[in-house]
Parts: sequence; C-alpha cells; structure tokens
Amino acid sequence: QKNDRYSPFSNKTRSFIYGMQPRAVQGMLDFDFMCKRDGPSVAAMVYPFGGPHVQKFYWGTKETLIPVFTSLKDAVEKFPDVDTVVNFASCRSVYSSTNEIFEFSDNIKTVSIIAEGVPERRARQILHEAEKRNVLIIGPATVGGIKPGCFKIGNTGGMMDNIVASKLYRPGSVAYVSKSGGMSNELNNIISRHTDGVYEGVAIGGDRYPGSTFIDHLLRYDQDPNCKMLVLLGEVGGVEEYRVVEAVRNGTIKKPVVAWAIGTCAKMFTTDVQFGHAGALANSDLETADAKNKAMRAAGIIVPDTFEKLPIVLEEAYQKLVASGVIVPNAEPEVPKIPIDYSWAQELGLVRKPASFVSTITDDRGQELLYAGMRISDVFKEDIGIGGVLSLLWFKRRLPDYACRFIEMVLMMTADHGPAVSGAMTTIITTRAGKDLISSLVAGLLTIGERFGGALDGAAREFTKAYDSGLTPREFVTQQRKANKLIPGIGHKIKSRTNPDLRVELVKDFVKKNFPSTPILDYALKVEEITTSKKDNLILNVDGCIAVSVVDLLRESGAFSREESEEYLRIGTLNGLFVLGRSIGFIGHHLDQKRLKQGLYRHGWDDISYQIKDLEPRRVMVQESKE
Ligand code: Q5B
Repeated sequence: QKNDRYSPFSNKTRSFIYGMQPRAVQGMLDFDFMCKRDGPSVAAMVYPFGGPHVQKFYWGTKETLIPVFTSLKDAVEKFPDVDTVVNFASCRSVYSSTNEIFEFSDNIKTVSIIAEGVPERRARQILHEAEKRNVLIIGPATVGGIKPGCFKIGNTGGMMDNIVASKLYRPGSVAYVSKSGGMSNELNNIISRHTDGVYEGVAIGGDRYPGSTFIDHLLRYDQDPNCKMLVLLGEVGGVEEYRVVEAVRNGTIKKPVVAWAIGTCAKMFTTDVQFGHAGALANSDLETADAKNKAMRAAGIIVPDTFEKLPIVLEEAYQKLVASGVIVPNAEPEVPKIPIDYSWAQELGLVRKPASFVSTITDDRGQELLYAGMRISDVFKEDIGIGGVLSLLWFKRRLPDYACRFIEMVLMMTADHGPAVSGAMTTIITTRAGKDLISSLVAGLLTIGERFGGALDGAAREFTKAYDSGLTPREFVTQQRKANKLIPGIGHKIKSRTNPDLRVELVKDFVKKNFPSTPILDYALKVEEITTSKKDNLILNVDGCIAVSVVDLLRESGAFSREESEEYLRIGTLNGLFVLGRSIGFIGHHLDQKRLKQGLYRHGWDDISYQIKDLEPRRVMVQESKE
C-alpha cells in the first residue's frame, strides 16, 4: 500500500536515489539496518551515465547489491512499489529531473530535492506541478528528513554515531519541522535528551520557496495518532510561521507546539542581515524573529524567552504529557551496534592492522605529491632535473650536483646506439608485427641481459670483488680465463682500441674531472690494458665504464655509507640505468617505424642456415613395423 502526503514514510518505504550518491545510500542502509527494517529502503539508484550496472553496499556486515538504472522509467518498471525519490541532481538539472520524476506521479508520491541554489522561478514551477499531481516535495536546499525506525532521507542525521547518540533508531513522540540540516541536528540532539525522542523530523530547506512548508508538516503530525507533541524551529525571513500561528489559534492544530524563531540577534545589527539561508532575511517587521516569537507566544504556542531555554520548556511540556498519560514512554531498546567502515574506524584510531605494503619513496596522500619527502613543487622550484628525481626515487636522498649531472649524462648516453643492436632490432620487429608502444618497448627491454646492455651489475660486482680482494689486474684476468668466464663490461662487437667508443671517453673524462676519487675505474682501466693487448675489441665497454664509475660514486661521494653502497650493488641497481636510458631509444624506434608505416617483417631464407634432417626414412620404418 502506498504512503500518502499525510504519512509519507513508514518502515516499508522504498526509494530511488537520483544521482550517483554511494555514501548517502550506504548511510540510508546503515540506518535501515539499525532500525531493524526487513530490507534496504533504497531500491535503486538512477544515474544516466555509464550504463546500467550494480553497486556493492553493506547490509550490516554482509554485502548487498543495489542496481543502478540509466533512466527512471526502467527503475519504476522494475520496482513499482517505490514511492519516494531522493533527488541529488544539481541546481542546473534539478528542474528537468524533477519534471521527469513527475511523469511517474502515479507511483512516486514524495520527492526530496537536495540541491541548493535552485532558481526561485524554477522552484515555484516545481511546487505548482507537485500540487497539481499531489506529490509531496521536501526541499530544495535541504538535507531531507528522518523518521526514526522507518526511513532516513539521504544524509539526514549525519554520521551513524550521531544517529545513535540522538536515539534516531527508534521512534519517540515528538515530531519537528525546521529549515536546515544543521537546525535538524540540533533538534535531534535536544529532543533526544529532554523527551522520549524524535517521532519524525523534516527540514523544509532554507530557500524562499520551499516545496512544502512548516504548516504542511505540522498538520500531518497533528493528525498522526502516534505523534504527541510538535516542535517548530523557524527563523528570520518569510511569513510561514504565521500560518502555524493561525492554525493553533483557530484550533486546527490541537497538539502542544513548542517553537522558536532563530535570528533574534538581527536587531543588534544596524543594517538588514542576510543569515545563511537564502530565505533568511527580514523584508518587513513581520518577518523578524522577534515578531514571530511574539505572535507564536500570543497564539498559545510554547515559546521560550531565549533559544537556550528551549530544552527546558520542551521538557516541561513533555513531562506534562507523561503525567497526563498522553505519552507512555516505551522501555529503551538495546542500543543497536552498527559495524563502522574500516576507513572511519582507522581515522578514529579504533583499529590497527599490519599494512600489506610498505613504501618509503613517495607519498601521494597529502595535498602535494612527495618524492622521498621533497614536495613536487620544490622539485621544480629547485630545478633538480631528472638526475635529482632519480636520486630521490632510487636512493632516497639528494645527491651532489655532479652526481646528478653524471646520472643525466648516463641516461643521455645510453639512450640509443642505432637500430642494429639486439634491443632496438627486437623493438622494430615487434612494432612491424603491429604491436603497440608498450609491447614493442617491453620486447626490446627483454633483450637486455648479460651480453647486451645488462652487464653493468656483473661488471660492478666482478671488478669490485677483484679490487677488494687485492688481486692485481693481471691475476683477475687470468682467474676469469681459468674459470672460463667472460669479464662483464669488457668487449664490444664493433668498438675497439683502434675504433674507440667515444661514449666511454666522455664518461671517463667526466668522472675523472668531477668525482673525488676513482679507484675502481682506475682498476678497470688497468684490466682493459691487459685484455686489449690480447684482442683489440676487448675494451672497457660502455656498460663496464658506467658500472665502475657508479661504484666509485657510491663509495667515494660521501653520500652513502659503506653498507648502503654494498647493498645497492648486491640488489642489482645499475642495470636500471641502461634500462631507463635505452627506453628512450626503443620508444623512438617504435614511433619511427609507425611513422614510416613499415609492414610486417619476415627474415630472408638466404640468411638462415636450415639444418633439418629428412624424417622420411623413419616414417617408413614405423609403417613397416605396423605391417
Ligand atoms: N672475449 C660484448 O663479443 C661481447 C670477453 C672475452 C674476456 C670478455 C663480449 C661479451 C661481456 C659482456 C658485456 C656489454 C658479446 C657490451 C653493450 C651495449 C652496446 C651494444 C652495441 C649498446 C662481444 C671473442 C674472443 C673470445 C672470447 C674473448 C670476449 N669478450 N674475454 N672477457 N668480456 N662481453 N656486454 O665481439 O680466445 O677467441 O675464444 O660478452 O660486457 O651491450 O653497441 O652493440 O650501446 O647498445 O662477439 O654498446 O665481449 O666476441 O664472444 O666472439 O669473443 O674474445 O673469449 O676469445 P664478440 P666473442 P677466444 S656493451
């Protein structure tokens, strides 16, 4: 059975939420669960973007799915029992969306409009249409309302601990009407402390033309046998309180009414004061809070001398009703326990859990991204460059300027070495097979290893070990040869003593000029003298030269402890420099091939030595043995 304008909410009320408002929905479901409703008061959300889907929510500790429809029509067809819409549309779209809701006024009997700033002309048109169609409007510019034990509109009542503190999970005897969410929260608190609690409360909204007014709600409370006492919290501006005055005076409202109009301080200002709400401005003496309080008191409404005394007169009025037997307070039910969200519990410091991940290099949670504690704005203000950023993210510290310049030199130097090297060729072939940038880049990167480009870590390890163990360069070379091991960082396919690799010369030159001392580089150069005397191409190659220089940086710059520098060598840091630098070139090759619209590559047969044995005789033998 549908609710009507006089009793819009019950513990069977079901609603649609118009707009993507998962927090509000979860709040409503938590309230429902706390009130021991049979099921969620939210049937579905209506959101025109992203296609129909479902969203996950909690029902107590369990999860439940709420559908999201792209049109109200679909939602109404699926859930014809729903009679309430909480419309979260913005002030720009609220008029069209509310008119869309009106199209289903055979089903939808109550609409809450949350948006602030709805143009007054639009608000009046909505109001006019709602009256024609007998639809109750709460709002605009409202948080909504609440009926303890039954239904909560959107975010009314605030957080769950607030709802528990104000005992809104079970009905009391006092119904109120106010303007805004803040005033409602104040009343929820006062009423729960000085009476048996709230029966129902509605905030009509702070605009000049609310869809329903004080009198609309007070009249329905007056007719509801379960509501015993009424509270009105009005304010400066408008004349709606006088309609209540009239209804009390002529006996239409029979139940005791406690009331106060906020804004009595306006007289202390020399000019007219616009209070927070759009409608909270006195345009005449009649609209002042003082005039309203006076008129309400004169009509027999219980009006305290000051707002501070509101709780006192409220309690007195309530106790009278208890004494006369009109109100028989119910036994207080057990305070419901509602599971709180983990994130909120964490914020309150109620739970702790070991983190699954630890990170010590960046933090994106605050207002500003931090690289190893340095604000991203300072990264640019201090112009630390890519070398500085790398030093923060790889080594968690600012390295000296020469070290940052060295890192940048390495990245620029290793950026590419032509299309013929293993990695670039692989990237090119992958691109020509039609693959995307990332696939082509990764294909090229996967060729980096001990022989091609990835000899840095091995070179750093072997040269350092030999140096530290006191081997002479010759002993080291002999030892490696006896062990049948190639020395990482030595040798090149095309570069040699007679065709030197200029990149290596540049690195050596920079390091010699800028590093405090270079014992490992010096050692490697002595090894090179020996290997090149055997074969011209066994030079200290680009990998080897960079690797030993980085060891000298780690050990001699003073920026790292000995343990730290050993750890960076042990965990394999140095190949990262080649990987990072060469990614620039591989991406370049990928884009180049795409630009050139190069087709699928197929290698020539003449360049492959086919060594396939003829399998025919074996097949014959198998056939023979079968026969
Ligand atoms: N022999 C680089 O070989 C290469 C020896 C050695 C002792 C060695 C080879 C090697 C170690 C790994 C290394 C990084 C495969 C290279 C790079 C980036 C690049 C690439 C680019 C870019 C070259 C001939 C004779 C044999 C071997 C002996 C060779 N290497 N002895 N220690 N390290 N090096 N990789 O020329 O008596 O005749 O049997 O693995 O550091 O990748 O530009 O291309 O920027 O992209 O093919 O620069 O040196 O020489 O293997 O035929 O050997 O020399 O034992 O002796 P090759 P092989 P024998 S930089």
